[in-house]
Amino acid sequence: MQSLTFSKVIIRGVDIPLKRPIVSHLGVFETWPYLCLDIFTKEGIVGKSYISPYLKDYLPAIASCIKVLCKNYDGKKIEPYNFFENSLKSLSLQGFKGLGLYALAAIDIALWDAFSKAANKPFAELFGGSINTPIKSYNSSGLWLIERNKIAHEAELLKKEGNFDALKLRIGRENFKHDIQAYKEVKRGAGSDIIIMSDFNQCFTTKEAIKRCQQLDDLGFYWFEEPIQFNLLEDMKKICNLINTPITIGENFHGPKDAFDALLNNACDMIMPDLMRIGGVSGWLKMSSVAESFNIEVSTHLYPEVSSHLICLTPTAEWLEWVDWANPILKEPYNIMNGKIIIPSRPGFGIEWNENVLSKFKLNI
Ligand code: SMN
Ligand code: MG
Repeated sequence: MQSLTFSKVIIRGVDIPLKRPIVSHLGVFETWPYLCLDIFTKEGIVGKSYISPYLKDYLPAIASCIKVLCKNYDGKKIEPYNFFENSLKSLSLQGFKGLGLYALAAIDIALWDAFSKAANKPFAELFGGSINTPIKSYNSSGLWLIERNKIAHEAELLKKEGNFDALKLRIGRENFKHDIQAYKEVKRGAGSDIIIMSDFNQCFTTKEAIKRCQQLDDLGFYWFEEPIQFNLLEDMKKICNLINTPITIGENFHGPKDAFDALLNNACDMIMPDLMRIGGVSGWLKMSSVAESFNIEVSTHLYPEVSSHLICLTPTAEWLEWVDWANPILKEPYNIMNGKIIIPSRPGFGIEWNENVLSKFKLNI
């Protein structure tokens, strides 16, 4: 396999309109921001990655962190494992979480992309996995806190986008009856067999969450996601013990140690780490061993392209969260067939930019 030498990183910011605006307990978003990385090597191979750190005003700060971390790589042979370990150590003075970790994740994904391109293999195959692993995927691209009379139609459309078996509904509405009505509307639109995940986005106090989860417990939701602030591990454990529906958390784990702490404290029944916040590919692989040792199911959060490769290498993998939000920035977006994501047979993560879209929605960072 050809060895690669780090040459430079180009970072671009974009803000892409969402087909269905996000209306959630986390806020309302009409657009979704991305940092797109190209890591150039002296040998000509370019590693690519994107992260979407929610708040576009922070993109310049994260881009600065990326530039600082990349200073250490100048002219060095690319060794993704070593780069990750060394960069993580270098972050200790300013913290292992937050913006520095997001920056490291973006670099790490692009380095593994370049590394697998040098081997001319899709990333999952580089690690001895198969891109043909069947990966059940749920459509999470909609069903925000929208008006009740729009839910059934949107559920029908979301199901049809990839013949999905499962959809995620955002709940924690005004009162429990509204949540029940919303659930029934999803069934009416997408059919009675549809599996429905649910997400509270941390909207409740512990007392409120226990009450609401008890009121909804027998309805048939596949999971309750983040009923309370995710890091209140003792309270989360209390909720798990009182409620039959599985409780899941994970999108707010900052690094594999947060996953370990949650599992050690029995704070959830399953987890769904986020590729960026867990620390990119390297952070994910560490987390997946932790999850295996606790025999706990792992689903993904956003980033369906890279996450699908990682699911192939995660022993206790469960669901992939499908969102199509990054499709406009990609030349050849991934597809869903019969509720399963199709991993393209392309080297690395198979990501090429749609340059017209990157120019049109460019942010000055
Ligand atoms: C979510 C993701 C991205 C933005 C808002 C809400 C949500 C999820 O928590 O799990 O999909
Ligand atoms: Mg969530």
